[in-house]
Amino acid sequence: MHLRIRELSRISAAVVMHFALASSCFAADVYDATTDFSGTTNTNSSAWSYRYRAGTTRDGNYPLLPNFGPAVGSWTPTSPNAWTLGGDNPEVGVNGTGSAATFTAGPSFVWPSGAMLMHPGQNSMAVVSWLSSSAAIATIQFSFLDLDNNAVEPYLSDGIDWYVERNSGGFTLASGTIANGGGTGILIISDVSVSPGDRINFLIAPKSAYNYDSTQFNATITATSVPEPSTHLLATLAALTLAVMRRRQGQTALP
Ligand SMILES: [Ca+2]
Ligand SMILES: [Ca+2]
Repeated sequence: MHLRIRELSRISAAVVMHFALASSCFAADVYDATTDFSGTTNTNSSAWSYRYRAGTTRDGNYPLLPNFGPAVGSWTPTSPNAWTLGGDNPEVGVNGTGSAATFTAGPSFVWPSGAMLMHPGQNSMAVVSWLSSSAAIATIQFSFLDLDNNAVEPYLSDGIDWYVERNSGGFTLASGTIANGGGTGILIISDVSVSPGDRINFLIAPKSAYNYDSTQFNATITATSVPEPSTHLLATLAALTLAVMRRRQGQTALP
């Protein structure tokens, strides 16, 4: 009886260790496009990057926006900064000035303090891209909101098209259209499997014209890591080996 109790306790310890190893592989990380925004770093290895695409082909080839400086147009009291294409649209930025900014280069609208804004080009898309660093199951919460409901002719005010995809349009997770002044509300996509190097891309396209297309965007991605099959197998084998070794040691040590 004494032997069995010691055996059981040792095997139990090994099982607990196994589950501890396994659970350590399931940590969740939360990424927020707005609060994580960077005005200094925009690279292919950045967790978030700010990109564009000439035309509306969603093939996953979205170059980085190369310039960070004053947002397109004039603003009061202070111009927020944004990533742009040579100082022009498309652009992506967060108003970090500490106060709401009012557009003054045409019919006015407000860019709220702390908000992320995307604007497409006349014939190009603005892209915010998240890069997965591990194998994970992702929950994606996001929203698009047209901040500029002006409709002053002769310019079209036809709203935008939006897309959420994994890597390219070949794996579209969600898409829709927003009429001028409209918004999606908060939407959630659950159980999205991602591998290291996969991207979740958020895109807006201008429809027929890019006038009055300033769009507030926010996204939160909760990525719960999952062990690679080989990692999980190694952890299981290590736990079982440990259990067998301790069982043998226990039998040898006891009468
Ligand atoms: Ca438009
Ligand atoms: Ca609009």
